[in-house]
Amino acid sequence: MKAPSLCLLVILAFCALGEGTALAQVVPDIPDVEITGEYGPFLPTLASKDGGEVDQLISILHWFMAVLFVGWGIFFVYCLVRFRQREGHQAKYEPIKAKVSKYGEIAVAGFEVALLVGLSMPIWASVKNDRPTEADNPFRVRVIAEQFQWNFHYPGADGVFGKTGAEFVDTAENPAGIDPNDPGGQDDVVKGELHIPVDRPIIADLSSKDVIHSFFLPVMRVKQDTIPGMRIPVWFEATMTGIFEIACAQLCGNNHYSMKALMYVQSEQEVEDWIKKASIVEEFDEDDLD
Ligand SMILES: [Cu+2]
Repeated sequence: MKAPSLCLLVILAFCALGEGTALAQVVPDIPDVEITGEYGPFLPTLASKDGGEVDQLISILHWFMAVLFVGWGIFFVYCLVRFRQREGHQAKYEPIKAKVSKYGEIAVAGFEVALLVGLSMPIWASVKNDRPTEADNPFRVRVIAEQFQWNFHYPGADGVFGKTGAEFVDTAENPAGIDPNDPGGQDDVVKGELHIPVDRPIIADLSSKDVIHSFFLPVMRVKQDTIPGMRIPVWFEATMTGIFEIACAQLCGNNHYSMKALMYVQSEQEVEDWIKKASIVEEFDEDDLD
């Protein structure tokens, strides 16, 4: 069998497998609300305190790439004209020893090293090492990824996360697997929406129930993989209120495209009220089932 037809066969087999399992998997129901901020061909609205540094880095890298692209493009066209086939000209096969290209390469390499060591590494270090301390009074939430939805676990009024275990997980009733006998978990809330306060550090502990996902908050310039068996913290601070999109940025299965959620950045009071309301509704639901 020829290579292209073999490839086609493999692709078709994967599509068939995907179709077969599509119905059994969860597709989140996202409310139809207006998303805050602007999304266009350039970077989306910036709504985080530390995101400006990331934007600056992205901007410098793109301008540098644009200069290289134009420079190499001009060089390419120059070569096409300069070395075209002409009467009375013979091709030579020895390499040309030109000083311009040599110094050009050295300059580009030097600039790249400066970008990496002088700019990227300090920004990465400041974003990744300066974890908010208890004195900063961070708002804590756990993010549990699964095919194909985001679950957000809030500790409730007592500020204590209930014990969790895989044996307690029930996708519909108890997606975070909270131990029903743990007093710390009685007022915990698990929802498919992220509600966070504005102007306060957020620490989100990420985990996954199945495969590798990626927690992506475009307006916060936060993107972190969620790895099964690990709890990975990310932190950020929102600077404006609004409703923003959360996406999964890691191809995690056939319904990956639908793995979205909404992030509500609100005042401290609004978040508190929402959590209180959500915990009352959950208690009511439990009574209703009895
Ligand atoms: Cu995913």
